[in-house]
Amino acid sequence: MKVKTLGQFIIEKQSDFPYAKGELSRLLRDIGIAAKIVNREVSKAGLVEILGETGEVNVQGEVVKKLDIFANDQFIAAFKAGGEVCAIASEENDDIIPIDSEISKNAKYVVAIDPLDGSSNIDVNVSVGTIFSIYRRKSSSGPGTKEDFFQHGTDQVAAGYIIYGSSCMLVYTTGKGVNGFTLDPSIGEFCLSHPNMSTPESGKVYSINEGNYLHFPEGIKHYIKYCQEEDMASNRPYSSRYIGSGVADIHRNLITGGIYIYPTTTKSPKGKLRLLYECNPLAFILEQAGGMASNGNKRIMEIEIKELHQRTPLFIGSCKMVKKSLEFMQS
Ligand code: P6P
Repeated sequence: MKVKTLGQFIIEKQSDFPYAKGELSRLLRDIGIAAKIVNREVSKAGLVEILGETGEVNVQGEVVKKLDIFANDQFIAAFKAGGEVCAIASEENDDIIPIDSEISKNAKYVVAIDPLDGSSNIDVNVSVGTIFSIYRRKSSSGPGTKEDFFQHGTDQVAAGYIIYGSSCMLVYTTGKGVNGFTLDPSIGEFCLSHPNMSTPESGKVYSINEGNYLHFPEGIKHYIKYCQEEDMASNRPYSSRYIGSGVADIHRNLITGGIYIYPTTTKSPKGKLRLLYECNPLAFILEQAGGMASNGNKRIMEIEIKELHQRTPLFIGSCKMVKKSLEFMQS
């Protein structure tokens, strides 16, 4: 099969945007470059003294792994060097990072990023991921502002994730479908491997941390029991698959069909996952792939965002499975 690289694909698709002058294309290419650098470090984390914890605690109150910082630094450096971004919001930073440089003075975009989601899995060699979300700036000029990030998920220009797993994949959408690229280390290029990804309308996998069962809302408890019942006609019981790395679980479910749920728990009364740089980008991708993403009673991408690190419950994946889980939530 003729190899099509990410760069070639981006240029080809640029015509999807008649007014585009290549800024978004350059930004997507910058993300691809940072992803290759992060992948190189993640894939040898076991060998190089970058394992273990810095001992510092991030704004989420979580112990920060050195690779978290490395990944954050790489993406921030790539966005600063590319000149297309006027501000960055990151899981690793309390406040936004405004960019006020000569090359970024005409920047049109802001990027929200979770540089290394699931980083607690690094030391045990489980897949981790980067999630990104791109908006057009609302402010007129100069460095971006916090308000540039307070937009609905439906206003995203592009969104995607990189999964550092048995292979390194970049999956993204610009609102015209979802495409997946696999890194070919022998040529150092992301190559189109999953064109026009679409998620099955139903599947046999449910992903949830059942250790929190006692504290789940009643509707979730009933849905879990529904998943476990014997019913050949509806392919039940489903299989429980929960890696502890959301990007890995959601990527697998995107391909095979399935549902991932992170509901409210006593420890996370508003849910654990973040709206801005985890749930909105993942919701954009799943919707573009024919799936669905809800907070339990409304579409993720229509939730009002009021603060950068706002949490939300997340029900995401095959539309028939999400709808069924919402029936249990609302009954
Ligand atoms: P728990 C990783 O920290 C993360 O944000 C998701 O990637 C993952 O699915 C979830 O949290 C795991 O959380 O509470 O089940 O360990």
